[in-house]
Amino acid sequence: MTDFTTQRGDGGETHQQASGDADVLTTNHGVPVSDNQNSLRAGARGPTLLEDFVLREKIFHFDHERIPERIVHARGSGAHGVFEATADISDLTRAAVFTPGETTEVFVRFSTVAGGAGSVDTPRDVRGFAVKFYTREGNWDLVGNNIPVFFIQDAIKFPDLVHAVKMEADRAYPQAGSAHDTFWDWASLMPESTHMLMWAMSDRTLPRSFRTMEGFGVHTFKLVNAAGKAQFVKFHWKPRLGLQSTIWDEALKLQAADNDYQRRDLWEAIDTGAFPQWDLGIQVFDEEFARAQPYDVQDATKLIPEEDVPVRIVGTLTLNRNPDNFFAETEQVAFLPTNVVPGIDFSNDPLLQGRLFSYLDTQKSRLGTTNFHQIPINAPRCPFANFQRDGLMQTMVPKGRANYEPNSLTAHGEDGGPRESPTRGFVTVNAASGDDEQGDKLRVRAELFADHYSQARLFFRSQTESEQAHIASSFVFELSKVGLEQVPARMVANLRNVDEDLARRVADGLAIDLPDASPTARTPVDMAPSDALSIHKNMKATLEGRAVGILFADGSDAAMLDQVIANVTGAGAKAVLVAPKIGGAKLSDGSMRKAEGQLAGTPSQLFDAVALVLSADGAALLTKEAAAVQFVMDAFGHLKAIGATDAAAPLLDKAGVERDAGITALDGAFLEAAARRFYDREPGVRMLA
Ligand code: HDD
Repeated sequence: MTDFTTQRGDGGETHQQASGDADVLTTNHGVPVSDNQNSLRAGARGPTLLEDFVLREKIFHFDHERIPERIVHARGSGAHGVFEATADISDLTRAAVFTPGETTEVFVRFSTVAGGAGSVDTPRDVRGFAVKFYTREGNWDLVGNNIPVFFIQDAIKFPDLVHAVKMEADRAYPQAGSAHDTFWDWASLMPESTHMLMWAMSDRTLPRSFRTMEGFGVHTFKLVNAAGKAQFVKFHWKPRLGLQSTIWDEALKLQAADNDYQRRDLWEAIDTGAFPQWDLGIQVFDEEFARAQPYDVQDATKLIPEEDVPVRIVGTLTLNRNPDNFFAETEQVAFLPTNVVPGIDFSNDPLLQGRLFSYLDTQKSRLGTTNFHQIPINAPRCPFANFQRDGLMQTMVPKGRANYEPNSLTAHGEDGGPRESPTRGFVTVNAASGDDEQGDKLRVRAELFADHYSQARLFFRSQTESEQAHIASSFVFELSKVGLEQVPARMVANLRNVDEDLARRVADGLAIDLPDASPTARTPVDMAPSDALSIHKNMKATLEGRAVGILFADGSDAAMLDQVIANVTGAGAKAVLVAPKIGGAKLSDGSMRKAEGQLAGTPSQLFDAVALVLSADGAALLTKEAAAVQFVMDAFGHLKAIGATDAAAPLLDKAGVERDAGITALDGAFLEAAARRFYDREPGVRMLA
């Protein structure tokens, strides 16, 4: 039976009811339906009758099923979970959510940014990482991304950024990708976007899974303690599985193999009890620190190196329940950066300030009513009450006469309703605790905002050689898709201010002359490289949370197949059996073993490592099957471990596999190799910039 009732937060239940008797199909108004197959007709071959209210209501409702998709972050996947506070930071914040041991219900939505709701999961794109904490003092929404900086410094540029990156205005393509004229035209004219572009062109925008990416609150916020003292803070989510990304060729092929790769990964992980987890970390600093830095902490295009302010872990997020209904929850969830709770406050970051204005508007446009907070996924779990009344789709039924304040009805024995509370209520922190809030009215930015390159350089120089090659190659790929002649050179001119080597490699890759460096508003400074910015330096050699594709065919050794499955699952990975036919193959002992994926539709990009459990006959047969050769070739090209029986050698050879540390027998060495990627193989298999 569908349960339409929901907690209202005030201890009561909503009056939304499952319509009629749950065993019998009814109309929305509760009238039992006798026939859901045939509309009402005047004669078996006659016209349909206008009075058929069952048909009319059903089609009417269907016609209105869609709501506007989000202008950005339209494609997303959500999950329920819990946040547990693990550290006592009462000296920093009075927020109830940080009471040690306190558990708070959360809903998280991950998303891509540029594509529409029906686009693919694996374009090169930033990922949204939005968390709604239903705290006992109201909802706190930490609406962040998987990258700690942003493209722009001021919200006034957001519509331009989004218009430029989304499908082009006249032709409506490309969907979900930045490799096109308008994006790079805009970006090359916006030097402040350079730092974010470095991240966007790195493997950060190709996460292997939502479970293996970091999240960031991006802006500087404030923590405020019970005495009203404020400190600055940056929020970080650190995945327990470590960082892991795909590489570009793999991401491209994933789009073909499984549009829903990341959505499926999240769903299946939760469904099978492998609950994704992140630690919440904070970087806390004061005004004195802020003033001593070569960047402005209110500038969202800048980060604070973890080496300068270590990330302190204060809690754990566990996603442990899939949504019951995608639309009701994941689509209707409304995140608002304005949702803060006592103990957490904003900084004057001009990007954040603009966001504070924007999100409320968009929810009204998307969800159609100012009462969107009453939708179950958005409603606080704590009691809430005020004198805001009525409006479209009002579902609450406030009782009593008092719908205004102040009132003295209480004094007359009536319920006068809720009252403000100077002690429990949210108090905006006194500006004197930090930001400079006096001055003339000017359309200006603070001085250090003019440094657009120092941190782009910091990012590039903090990467491994292989990561740098990926960044250079991504710039080449993206700019090679740009038809506007003036744009690539303009972009490379900006890159010369980041790193000469990078600029030269991109110019070489595009076969264009190296342009002069673009003028800088402020001379970049060299900052000490930060290991925290590299994915490769923050990977975990583990099979946990990973998937191993096991290719078998007629004649495969039954005992070995079982052994490989046991080893792989024992190490925490998912084992997926792939065979030429979905019905399976006949093993060495004469038994039939079913496959979970048919070879032609289950390419190796779906896995983190592959095992070839093949007999000599099986291998000989598969050397003549393009899908099998491609399976192996791509696993090799995507720098994955390949474990193989000796008999599988002809297939490895046909696929051009050169033996290296990632090519192993199906023993313990395979388990070790499968927990890693072999980036040092790459120069031998691919020309990188
Ligand atoms: Fe935004 C959605 C993250 C800048 C205006 N944003 C949205 C979502 C995320 C972010 C994760 C999806 C939330 C969900 O899953 O429903 N946005 C960011 C980050 C930013 C940022 C990390 C910079 C640090 N955004 C930003 C600016 C503006 C917006 C500067 C406007 C001035 N963002 C929106 C929006 C969206 C949105 C149009 C679309 C749907 C929604 O809000 O609910 O209002």
